[in-house]
Amino acid sequence: MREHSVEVDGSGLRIGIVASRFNEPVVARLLEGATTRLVELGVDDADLSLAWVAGAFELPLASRAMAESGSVDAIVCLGCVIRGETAHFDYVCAEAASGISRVGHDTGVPVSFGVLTTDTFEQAAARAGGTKGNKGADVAEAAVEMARLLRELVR
Ligand code: INI
Repeated sequence: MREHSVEVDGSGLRIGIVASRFNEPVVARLLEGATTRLVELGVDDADLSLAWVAGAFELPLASRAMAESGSVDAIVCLGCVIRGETAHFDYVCAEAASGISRVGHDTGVPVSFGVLTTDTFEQAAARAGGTKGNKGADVAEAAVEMARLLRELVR
């Protein structure tokens, strides 16, 4: 059996990051985790590009534009949606998740999902460099692995 395993090596990869300003203190920590991990994995700082959008709802459209531009090998989407008293949370989460997934499927550019969806600010902070790690770092690594794997699979 031929197994397609790849090294999670970011050298030479161009990575786009789309980050949403809503709940900015949390997203800033996700961004820090993501960029630190990308550089640790060998991505050159000059090969990173960052675009900010208003909220998680806007992540799919901006990441699609980035993917279609042909300028990146993978995209990391970062955001934070915290449940309020209305159904708004559900709509924003659903659109962000399915929209981001669709961009990857439609364009062939891997797009990782780094949107925290939590009940409280504390739960989000714990996952943005707190007691539960940093989701930004995790999804950055997933983006590098997917970029490498797709290159390997289409060879
Ligand atoms: N956007 C978020 O990223 N997180 C949230 O918690 C949030 N809440 O709670 O409303 C949120 N709303 C804004 C939304 O993403 C859009 O920016 C807005 O609806 C404009 O299209």
